[in-house]
Amino acid sequence: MKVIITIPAYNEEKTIVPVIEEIKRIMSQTSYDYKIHVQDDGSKDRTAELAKKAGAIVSSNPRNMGLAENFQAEMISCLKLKADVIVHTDADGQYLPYHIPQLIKKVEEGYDLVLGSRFRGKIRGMPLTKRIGNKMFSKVISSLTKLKITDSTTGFRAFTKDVAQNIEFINRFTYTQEQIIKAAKQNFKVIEIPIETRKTRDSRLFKNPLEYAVKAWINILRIYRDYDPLNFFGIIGFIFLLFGFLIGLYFFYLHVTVGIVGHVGLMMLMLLLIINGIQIIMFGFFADMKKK
Ligand SMILES: Nc1nc2c(ncn2[C@@H]2O[C@H](COP(=O)(O)OP(=O)(O)O)[C@@H](O)[C@H]2O)c(=O)[nH]1
Ligand SMILES: [Mg+2]
Repeated sequence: MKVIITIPAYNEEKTIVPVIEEIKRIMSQTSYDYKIHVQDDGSKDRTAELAKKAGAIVSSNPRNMGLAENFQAEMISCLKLKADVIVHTDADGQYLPYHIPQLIKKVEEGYDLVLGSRFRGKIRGMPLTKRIGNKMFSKVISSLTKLKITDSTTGFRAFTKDVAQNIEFINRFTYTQEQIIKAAKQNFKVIEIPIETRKTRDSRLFKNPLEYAVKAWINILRIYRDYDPLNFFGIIGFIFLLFGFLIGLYFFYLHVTVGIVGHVGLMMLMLLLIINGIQIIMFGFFADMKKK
């Protein structure tokens, strides 16, 4: 069984070497056949050179592609290296490598995707906004997958080559939630284990909380649309119908009291809301038919 430990890195010359050394120290105490791989995402500093010197296999993207696309490049690289098990961790040293053998062990026990959850273990230094956003994500994802997920955005995970091979990504912003949802939907066995983390430099991925929140919510809505279209369109259509119905009630009230005179605009609005509402619900049914 071949283990590839892969690390995405963008301008990480300060931390990449200690991270690699620390992983080597832990892994050398095990009997796993492993290699460390760094996917350099167009770094402009010495990340690639230093990682190579520290003993990692380095693949470099021609330009900075961002986390999600970089992750796909990582999967291709790992599969080329004939990985049976892939362990993914970050270049900033946030995740403690002593958990790596624990993650791998779960894969050996038959799980396909093992997540290191920062919320089940000790968490240090995650800002409140991010923590709240993360909790909300986890709720949505738990309800979509029917699994108990506490940390859906963790970058610390181990999975089989089948998971790497069979999951395609549409999100260009992050891979983290999509991998969990698609794995669960494809009947891969997913589990979380608690992990301890270390406080590191500030996140570079999510510098701007507002941008993060907006992108995260668009992400959630797209996930809902794709995996639960009947609910997604159903709720929107229902809101249209509800307003149409309320206006209808008002007309009924007029009819039994003073009688309906004029109100052409309002009447049209009512019809529009009701017809559109029904149409949107129909979209839900069509989308449900084509559901992935
Ligand atoms: N591929 C890629 N990876 C990045 C980029 N920015 C950060 N990373 C990597 O993603 C991982 C997590 O980054 P970090 O800034 O610690 O974000 P955090 O997960 O929010 O703490 C690290 O390994 C970074 O090197 C980027 O633009 N592209
Ligand atoms: Mg970090």
